[in-house]
Amino acid sequence: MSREKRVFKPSAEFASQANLGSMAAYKRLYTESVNSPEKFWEKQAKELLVWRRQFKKVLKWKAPHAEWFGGGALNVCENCVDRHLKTERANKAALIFEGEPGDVRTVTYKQLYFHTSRLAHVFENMGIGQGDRVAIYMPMVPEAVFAMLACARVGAIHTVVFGGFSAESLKDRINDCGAKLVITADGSWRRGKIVPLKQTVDAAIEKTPTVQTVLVLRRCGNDIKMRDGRDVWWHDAWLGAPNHHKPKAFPSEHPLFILYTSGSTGKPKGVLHTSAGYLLGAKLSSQYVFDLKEDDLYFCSADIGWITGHSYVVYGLLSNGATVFLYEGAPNQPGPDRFWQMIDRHGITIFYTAPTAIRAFMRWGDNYVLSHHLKSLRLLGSVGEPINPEAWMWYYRMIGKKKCPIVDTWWQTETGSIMITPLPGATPCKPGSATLPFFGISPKVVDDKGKEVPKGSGGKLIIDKPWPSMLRTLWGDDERFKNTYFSEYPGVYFTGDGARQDKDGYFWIVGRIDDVLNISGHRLGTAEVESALVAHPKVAEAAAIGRPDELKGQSLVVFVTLKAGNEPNDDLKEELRNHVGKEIGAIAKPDVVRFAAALPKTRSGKIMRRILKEIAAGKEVKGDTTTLEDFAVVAALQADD
Ligand code: 6R9
Repeated sequence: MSREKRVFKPSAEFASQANLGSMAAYKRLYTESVNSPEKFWEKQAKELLVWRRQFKKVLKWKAPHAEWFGGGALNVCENCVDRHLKTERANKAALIFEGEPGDVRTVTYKQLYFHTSRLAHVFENMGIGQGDRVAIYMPMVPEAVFAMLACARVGAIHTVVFGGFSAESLKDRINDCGAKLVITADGSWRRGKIVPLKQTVDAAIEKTPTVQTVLVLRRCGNDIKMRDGRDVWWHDAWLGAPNHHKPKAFPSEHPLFILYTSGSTGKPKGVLHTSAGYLLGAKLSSQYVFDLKEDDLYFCSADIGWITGHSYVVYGLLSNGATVFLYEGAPNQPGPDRFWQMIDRHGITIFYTAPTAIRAFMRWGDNYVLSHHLKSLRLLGSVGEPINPEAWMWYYRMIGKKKCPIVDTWWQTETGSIMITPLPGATPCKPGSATLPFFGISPKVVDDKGKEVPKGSGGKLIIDKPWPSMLRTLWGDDERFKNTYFSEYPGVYFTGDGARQDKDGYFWIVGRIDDVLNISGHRLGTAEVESALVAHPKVAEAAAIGRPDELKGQSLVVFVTLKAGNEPNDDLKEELRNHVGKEIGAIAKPDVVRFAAALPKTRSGKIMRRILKEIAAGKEVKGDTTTLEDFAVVAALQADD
């Protein structure tokens, strides 16, 4: 990547219609935004959000705790739904949905209002209100969006759990936040089969004392058990509810949602986002980064179980009154051209996906793309991991037909909204670089002491000014919040990523420098996988590492030592893979399981993952091995390769 020299300027045609059409305009606004951030954010907040009570103070910053727009009050759902009803958007499509079996549904903004209003009444009748936690374990169907928005409407805090997570993972998340209500569906369509969501919920909530009610959407019609007094059908609850619901106003800093993400220790972290600042970040970035226009049809392939689904399927887009395309199923069902079919069928104009998906499309072959026009597309986006220049070029040529700008957007669950990104009508793109910071965002590449490194040198990526959509804390664990993000450099946000800036100031993200893996764009903590493995009765010790993988970015390799008396064989490898899948979810199933007699450790007993990485990649073990307790362990592992 460091040798990448190509530069792609926005076409004059694109720039002339863009929401921001020149580098000069970008530079002027950016400089203003970081020189006087409070003035900048005050103006944006007043212009972009509907307030019920005007805020008094833009920012109170007592690192690491931020209070944005103090004294203000608003309703996030009103900002995404009700505000559009007084405009020409009332009968505009908010959502266009295509289910995996091919069922298509459109939901207008007015209908979105009825749905969220009725659901808000349903919640209130169940005793769910301000500050209560609601777990959402749903397929990618319009009702998942209704559920999130209805939570915001009544002031409940949602935690969306990706439908691919196991009962065990769901249980942990429900218990960590103490959810009272779980919203799910009988099932979800995936590769022509039904994923039995309700069955997983049943298993999860055997040990969740806080859950009082389970609201169940009928999606697939598969047989499920409904428990009297606890489980309620969505369509039954919905019937009696009134169409109109007056949304209450909540303080700017009222919690909006918790989203669990992997960290470098065992337990997932409950990242907490609040109302006004989060919404402002999501809304402003959507408008500029996706160059939103009234007649766009926007498709982001991320599931709502991830932050990308929160900010760039739901909140950022609906607050802008955009039309969002939702797809339920797999990208290769019934064939590898499903996305291209849908783009042509519906006239999708903006497409946002992940590098791992792009690499899969490349591998499936150009013919699946070339049999479709893709004429409606005007802008492409990438998120989740660094995009390799080959994939960037393929995306540009094959999908964008050399006329669509590509926005490679760097951000995190914790940042809430896009931090480093091209602006499509302004920024010349270099394949593999997320380019330059978004308005109001101040990223720097620093050395271990926190000093900015010279351009061209590698270092750690930090953000040295607070921004409205930043996480506020980790649910129930403010100490961990401080330690994880604000202790490496006191008072300054540490991203966990390594990066480099080139002579033009462009950022090149290298990837995680902590024990977090990025597998197909999904974050996974090595410690999470290891604790799942050692929970298996035959396992003594385990180490999980990432190995570079052409398709997935990284693949998961685990080294396992067994308790005495257990035989290392292929059946046990399969058993351990399935065990991790069951404990965490299918995305965490190791690609490779390797048995070892012992793991390489330092004298203080820390597993030396660096060495395991080299062994897994088939490389010679280099670097300092003097801290190793016993080199024979390494020799044995290499001989075993
Ligand atoms: C939005 C999202 C965050 C981590 C982040 C980084 C990697 C995301 C990237 C990227 C290079 C990009 N990452 N986007 N690396 N270029 N455009 O993905 O959030 O799931 O929390 O992951 O993903 O390593 O630190 P999240």
